Amino acid sequence: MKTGTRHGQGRTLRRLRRDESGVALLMVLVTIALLTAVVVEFIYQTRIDVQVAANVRDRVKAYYLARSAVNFSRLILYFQGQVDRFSGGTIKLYQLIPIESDLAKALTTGEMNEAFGLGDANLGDMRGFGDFEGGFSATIEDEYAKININALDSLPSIASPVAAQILSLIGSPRYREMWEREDAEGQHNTPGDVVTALHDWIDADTVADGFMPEIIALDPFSQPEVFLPGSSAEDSRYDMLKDPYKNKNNPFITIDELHLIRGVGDDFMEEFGDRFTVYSDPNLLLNLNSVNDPVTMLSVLCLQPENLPLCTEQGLPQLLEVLALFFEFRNIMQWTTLSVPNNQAIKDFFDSMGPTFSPYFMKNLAPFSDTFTVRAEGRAGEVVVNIKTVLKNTAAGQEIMYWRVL
Ligand SMILES: [Ca+2]
Repeated sequence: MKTGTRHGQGRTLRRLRRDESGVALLMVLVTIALLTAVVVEFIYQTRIDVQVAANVRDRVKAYYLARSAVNFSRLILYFQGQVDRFSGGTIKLYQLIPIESDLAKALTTGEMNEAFGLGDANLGDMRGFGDFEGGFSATIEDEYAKININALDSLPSIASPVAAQILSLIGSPRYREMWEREDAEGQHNTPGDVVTALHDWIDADTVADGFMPEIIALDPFSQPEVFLPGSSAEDSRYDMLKDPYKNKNNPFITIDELHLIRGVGDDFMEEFGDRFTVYSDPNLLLNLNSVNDPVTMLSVLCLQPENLPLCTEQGLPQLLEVLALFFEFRNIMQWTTLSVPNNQAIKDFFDSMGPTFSPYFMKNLAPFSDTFTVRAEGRAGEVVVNIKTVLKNTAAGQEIMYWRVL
C-alpha cells in the first residue's frame, strides 16, 4: 500500500511536473510574445522618432532656406529702389534676376567655371559657399500691378475708376456662374452688391451706400460722387449671421479680411484674391508697366469708355489678340533692352493697335512701385516651407507689411 501510495505519489508528481512544464512553456511563449510585441513596438517607435527628428531637422533647414530666399529678395528690392530713381521704374531687376539657389550654387561651386571652360579659375573664398543640401527660390510681384480695394474710399477721381475696374473684373461674363450661386447664408449677390459692401466696410459712416454700377461702368472718369449715402444701416448685412459683427469703418489691413465681406466666398478669393492689394497708395491707380496678368490688363482696357465697343462678345477676340501682342512686345523689349515700356509708351503701343487710354486715367497712374509681395520657398528632404511677405521700400529702409510662414 505504501509502495502503491509512493507509486501513486510519483505519478501525481510526474503529472504535476508535466503540468508545470506545460505552464512554464505557456509562460515562456507568452513572455516571448510580449517581448516581441514590446521590441517591435520599440523599434517602430524608434523609427518614428528618427523620422520625426529628420522631419524637424528638415523643417528647420527648409525654414531658414526660405528666409534666405526672402533676404535675397530684399537685397534685390533694395537695389530696385535705387535703380527706380533713374530708370523711372522701367528696369525691373526683380524680373531679370532669378532668385533660385541652384543658380547660386552653380555660380559658387565651380560648375559654372567648368561650363565656361575656365577650369580651376580662382574664385577665392567663394568656393564652397553654395555647398548646402536642399534649395530655395522666390518670386516677386509688384503690389502696384494689382487693384487696391482701399482706393474705393479715396477721392472720386480714383474711387470711381477703381470701382469700375473691380466691376469689370468680377462682373466679366466668364464668372456668371459664380454669381448665380447662393452664398453661405443662402443669399444672392451681384458684383455691384460686393463693390458697395467693400466700400461700406471701409468708409467712416454707418449707412448702406447707394451705387450705380451702370453709370460708373459707362464713364468712370467724370463722376462727382461714386457712392451716395443711403438710409438703411450698413450693419444689417452682418446682423442676421449666426455670429454677427459690424463693419470695420477703416481700411483693409490684409487681403484675408475680404472673407468677412458679404458675397465674398472661397470661390471669389480663389479667382480674385491675388489680383487685389491693400498695400499700394490708395490715392494712385496701378502701375501699368508692372501688370503681367492678362485678366487685370483686360479690366484696365475695358475701363476706358472709348474701348467699350471692344469689350463686347464680338470685340473681345480682337482685344485679346492685341493684348497677346502687347505682352510679346514687352517681353522682347525687356530681354533686348533690359527695360520695359513706361506708361506713356504703353499707351502709344495700344493707340497704334486700336484700344486707347483716357487722359484722366493716365494722369493718376502710379509712376513706379515701392511695395512688393515676395513668395519664398525653402526645400530640405521631403519638407517644403513657404513664406509670404510684403515689403515696402521707404526712405528709412525696408518695412515688412505682412509676414506669414506656411
Ligand atoms: Ca461704413
